[in-house]
Amino acid sequence: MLRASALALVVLVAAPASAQLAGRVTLSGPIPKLAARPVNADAAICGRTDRPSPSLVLSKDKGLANAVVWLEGAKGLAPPKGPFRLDQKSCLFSPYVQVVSKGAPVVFLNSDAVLHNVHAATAASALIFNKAIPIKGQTFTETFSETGIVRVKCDIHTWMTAWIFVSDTTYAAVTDAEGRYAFPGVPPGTYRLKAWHELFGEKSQPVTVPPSGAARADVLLSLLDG
Ligand SMILES: [Cu+2]
Repeated sequence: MLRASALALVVLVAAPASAQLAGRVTLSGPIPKLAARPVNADAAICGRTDRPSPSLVLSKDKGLANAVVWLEGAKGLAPPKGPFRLDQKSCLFSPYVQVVSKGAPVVFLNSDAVLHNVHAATAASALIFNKAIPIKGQTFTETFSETGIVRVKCDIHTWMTAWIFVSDTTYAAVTDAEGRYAFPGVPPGTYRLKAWHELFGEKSQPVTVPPSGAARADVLLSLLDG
């Protein structure tokens, strides 16, 4: 018995202290009204119906989907190695917002029988790359060497947009349909929790993570933040 207890103690000591940090991003204040995006090219493949704006996805209680949440400067678990993937399918980018790791391969794919391109730029509109991808099933691979927001669009089909957040930490995520995020395995400490959304800009708040258990941090975004 004594031996088993000693072994359990060793295992407990060996595991690094960490806790889960989780919460929700919600919209406060007025809900912006966004116009649909006209489909004005390649109607035979892309259809003739206007596409609803992808920029605002809210749950019934104003949970904000497609926000990026990250813990600035957090060490601990290594970021995922990828490969990550951005598809162009049915004349839309999928996924609309994603987190990729700095320096990791990102595979761009055309699943449509129509010419698309991928035009990637920084939030300040500096060109990162612009590549045509004309053939159905064609791919190319890129890596991103700077952290931060990347704006992606197809110049041929102006309604097609997407966002990539390049992260150097594993503690970065896109909020789900209810606005939720969760980071397991965060080392204890005080950090800045940052949240970004294409309509509401970036917000930062301090958060303290205990050595074990769970911490919660909710974020309110509004038009005033953008
Ligand atoms: Cu396109």
